[in-house]
Amino acid sequence: MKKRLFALALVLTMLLATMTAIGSAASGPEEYSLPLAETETVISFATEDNPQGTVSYTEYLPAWHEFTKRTGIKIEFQVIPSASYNENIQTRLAAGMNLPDLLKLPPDPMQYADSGMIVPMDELINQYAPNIVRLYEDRPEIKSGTTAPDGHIYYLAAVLNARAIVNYQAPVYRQDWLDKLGLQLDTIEDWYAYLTAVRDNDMNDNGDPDDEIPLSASSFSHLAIFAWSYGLMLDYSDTGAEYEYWQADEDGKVFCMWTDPRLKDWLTEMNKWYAEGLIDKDVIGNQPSDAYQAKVTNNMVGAASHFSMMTPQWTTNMSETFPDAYWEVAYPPKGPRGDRALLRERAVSSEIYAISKDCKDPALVMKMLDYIYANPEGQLLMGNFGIEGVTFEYVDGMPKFTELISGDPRGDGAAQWEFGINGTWPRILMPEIIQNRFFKFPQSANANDAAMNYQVASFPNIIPTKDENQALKNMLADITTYRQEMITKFVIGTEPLDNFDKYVSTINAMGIEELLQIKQTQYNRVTAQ
Ligand SMILES: [Ca+2]
Ligand SMILES: [Ca+2]
Repeated sequence: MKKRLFALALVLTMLLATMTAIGSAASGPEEYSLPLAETETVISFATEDNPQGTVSYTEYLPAWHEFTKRTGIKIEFQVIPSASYNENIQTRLAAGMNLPDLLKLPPDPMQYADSGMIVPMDELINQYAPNIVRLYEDRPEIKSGTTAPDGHIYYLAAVLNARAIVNYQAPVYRQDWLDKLGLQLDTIEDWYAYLTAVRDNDMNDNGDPDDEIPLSASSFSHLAIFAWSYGLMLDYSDTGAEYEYWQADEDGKVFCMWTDPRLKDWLTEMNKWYAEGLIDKDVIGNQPSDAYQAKVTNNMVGAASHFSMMTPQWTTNMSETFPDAYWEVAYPPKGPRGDRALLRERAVSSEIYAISKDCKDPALVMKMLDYIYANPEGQLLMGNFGIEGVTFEYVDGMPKFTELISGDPRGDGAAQWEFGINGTWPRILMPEIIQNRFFKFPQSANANDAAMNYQVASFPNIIPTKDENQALKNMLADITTYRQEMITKFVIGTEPLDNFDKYVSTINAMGIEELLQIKQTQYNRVTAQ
């Protein structure tokens, strides 16, 4: 009996060993070692030139020198200034000849997959990119957001949303004015009370009680952050992009935010604020950013919808003339049904990179992409901190910029770009870099606290099929024009809110039901991955 049990155990052990062996054989790409190329190999790369205009990537900046030293790969940059890049690369892709090995793609990228100008990456990833495979396991939204309807992956997207932990569109306000009034900002009602008090009092102490602007923003769409208090995660950019329409409820049912009954509640509140003189009239029809920010720094504005990381800068800019002025990031206001949320930036950005059909060595390019995009060492070098001992040091186990970067009087962004860190190539921003840049300000710590507690995911990135793309584009163009007009009219009061139902049925008649079906299919497709 004992003997038989032992035999059984042995068989089981052997079976497990065999399974493990099969498992590791199928568990993905082999790890590579540096250098990636034994003799220096040139890879051509078309991308937008350095945002720091003083130095071009063609000058081969220090971080790229280090990259070449480590990998054996020399990049031949084919760069174009950002303003004319898309047009230039579209022409090259249309001609379809002598394409660079690697390129930054223009908008509407799937047409280049269809025409065969770019090659599928998924097989290459599975063979040569162990760190990208791990990345996709750890952050599945990056994989699903870049997987085409045919199941292939045609590009890598820059992942920049680490900044979302401290920098996002937020309600911001004058802490010193709030204190002076003895008020607090917790609910939408509190906001109404604060804005009203700013209107009615001479907050800036210039003898004129009427020159304060309670709430401002660079455009009306930015006031969408207050719709979040009504359970609708509207996109504050409102560019008319189709993803700005949809939200999924807890059961995964997709609905259109712009026809949801809760929209009327938000519009009613905004209409009240507008009618009572609480909202800057210039937000209707985008006001120039400098004019708007001049109002802020001239001590006129009580609150705004703005990127949270600007609050320390506004406070600093005002400090000489208005030493008491203090801009702070608010927690998102609680709405009438208890809704309280902030919208988190998408992981997958629109900055995307692909391997062309003319690529001479796709395996090598894939390894190189794995290194700069997802290998912790390459990520640190090319996307975030540069070279240890030169641009950063480890302090308590965390990378910290040296004076060379953090002491640059033009700001650390310019210094990074000049060194060749965090430029226009596939990269993933590390949260540490954001902490390094912004956590010296108390406002940023508060913004981070609110983000950690209240940020919710955006509607996911979904790559449409050709037919879906056509339907969505055609129908939404008309709907967007009508919707934007009507929303403005509801807020400024030229269209009574009694006509809200008529507005909804008009949009429904323009085909929103059909679009909803497409979105539900897409949503199911992406969430099933
Ligand atoms: Ca006033
Ligand atoms: Ca005044």
